[in-house]
Amino acid sequence: MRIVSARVIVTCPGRNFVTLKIVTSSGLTGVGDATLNGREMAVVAYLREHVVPALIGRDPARIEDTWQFLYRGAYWRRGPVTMTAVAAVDTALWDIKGKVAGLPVYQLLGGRSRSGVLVYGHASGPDIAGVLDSVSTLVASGYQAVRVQSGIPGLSSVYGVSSDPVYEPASSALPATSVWSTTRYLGYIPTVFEAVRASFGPSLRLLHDAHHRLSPVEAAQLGKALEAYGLTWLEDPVPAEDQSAYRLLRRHTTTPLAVGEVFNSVWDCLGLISEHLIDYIRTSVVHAGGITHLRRIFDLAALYQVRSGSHGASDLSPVCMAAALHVDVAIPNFGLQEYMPHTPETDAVFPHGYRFADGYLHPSEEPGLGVDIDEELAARYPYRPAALPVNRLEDGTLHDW
Ligand code: KDG
Ligand code: MG
Repeated sequence: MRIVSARVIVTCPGRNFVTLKIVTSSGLTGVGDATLNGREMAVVAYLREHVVPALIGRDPARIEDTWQFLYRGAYWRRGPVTMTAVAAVDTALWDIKGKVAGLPVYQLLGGRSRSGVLVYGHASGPDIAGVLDSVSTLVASGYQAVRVQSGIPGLSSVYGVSSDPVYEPASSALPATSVWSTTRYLGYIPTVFEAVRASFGPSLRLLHDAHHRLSPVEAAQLGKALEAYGLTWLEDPVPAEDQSAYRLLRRHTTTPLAVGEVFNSVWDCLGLISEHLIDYIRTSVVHAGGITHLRRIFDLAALYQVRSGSHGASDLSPVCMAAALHVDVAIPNFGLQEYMPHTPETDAVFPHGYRFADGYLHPSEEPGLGVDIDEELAARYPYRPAALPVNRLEDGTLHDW
């Protein structure tokens, strides 16, 4: 069997998604997510210009060799654009391998280690009352783990906070601006968690995403202040590339730490994992080189008792979610999977067999990944440029968001 063609499909059923579809000489096809939020067309060009021509004629069964060919062979390694493109090819090849074997992909990864994949949903509101309502809605739908984000008095908008459950921050063609104050944030967030714990009791798992906005000592203060509320994790407390900050953080707080949604390779994760500086590694199939490389990162993490906590925001397509679930259900050191349901329009473009029940997601039992793209429907939603927002301090200084 040979690869005879590969199509890069861009569609915008409410938000932009990029999908690679690989077609083989036997007629079997495989799909991979190639979406890089706000930078979609850079990956499209990388795939169309540099990757697809080199795939034609290759044996689709040689997943590892193809990965090495695209990663090492390019000389210019790592980075979000490259690794998203490599991920799309790798994911599509695992899909094809599953179809050839007549098995769901998790069986090729060693089979089930658990009966389902525990997920966390997103609760947010403009203030404590709104947050409590949002947590109640998730708990009533069966969620056992909830990420809690809140608006901050005095700030008109905060990234990650919306009353609409289908939250889409990349909405305008050019970046919108939010205004940020760490002082206001640090003063309010502990009171939000105090209220959530008081209302929902000790067994609901709670998480919080600081979205890279804090300095090391501010993050240490927040970690300490949240210890009383028993978080499952505090995510991205400082900019992810400032890795030595985690040594300082660890000295001051026992709140578990989760990092990795902007990491692209095992090299980004190596120090944090091997020095026991984090508790959960949040790399994803689509941004960390596909199933092959994500598995490598999680195997490294397992040696140091670090568990997975994969990124699963709605800007990762159902193709990525389908692939993530096969990995999650198979690895020994699974922690938690992020889950933001997609819109009905997106679900229709990407028919899939995974399902949510009682706080868990379950991978499809179909051969391969159990997800596809309806190309005719996808063509009805043309690409619309959409940028992520920027964050500025009250005096106008550009800040991390
Ligand atoms: O595209 C960026 C989003 O996926 C990211 O900001 C969402 O932080 C996020 C999360 O944890 O889901
Ligand atoms: Mg995050």
